[in-house]
Amino acid sequence: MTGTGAQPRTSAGTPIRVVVAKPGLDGHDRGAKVVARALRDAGIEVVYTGLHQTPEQIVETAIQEDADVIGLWCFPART
Ligand code: B12
Repeated sequence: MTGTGAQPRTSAGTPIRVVVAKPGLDGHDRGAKVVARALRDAGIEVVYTGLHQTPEQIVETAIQEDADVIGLWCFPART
């Protein structure tokens, strides 16, 4: 699937960059990957950190990638 319409931009006119991050020790990253794909399909630039990130690593990635938004996924905890 590909996005439709104009690419969303920040107020500065640059493409929106999002870091989707997965802190914690579990391996439940399917939802984060679904969200990352949906954002990409909408024309947003996405960096997915992968599993087992510490808060410090996530912040470092966001700085290095010049991200506008950090999306965090915590453990689902549904029974
Ligand atoms: C698939 C799954 C797995 C897969 C994970 C595969 C993967 N790569 O993600 C596997 C088989 C590996 C797995 C393993 C385990 N699992 Co599991 N798993 C599930 C299951 C069935 C579905 C989760 C899922 O993928 N849903 C589909 C996605 C698309 O939905 P979602 O995660 O909710 O994401 C949506 C939103 O939450 C949101 N969202 C998600 N991420 C993000 C990020 C951002 C930035 C934003 C904005 C939004 C957002 O948008 C998404 C799309 O709508 C759940 C049960 C359930 N019904 O949730 C159990 C569940 C989470 N698992 C559970 C358990 C216990 C385990 C194990 C410990 C089992 C075991 N004894 O080995 C292991 C842990 C292994 C590990 N290393 O972590 C329990 C957790 C219970 C608890 N709270 O303690 C659950 C709830 C099942 C249960 N009822 O017991 N699991």
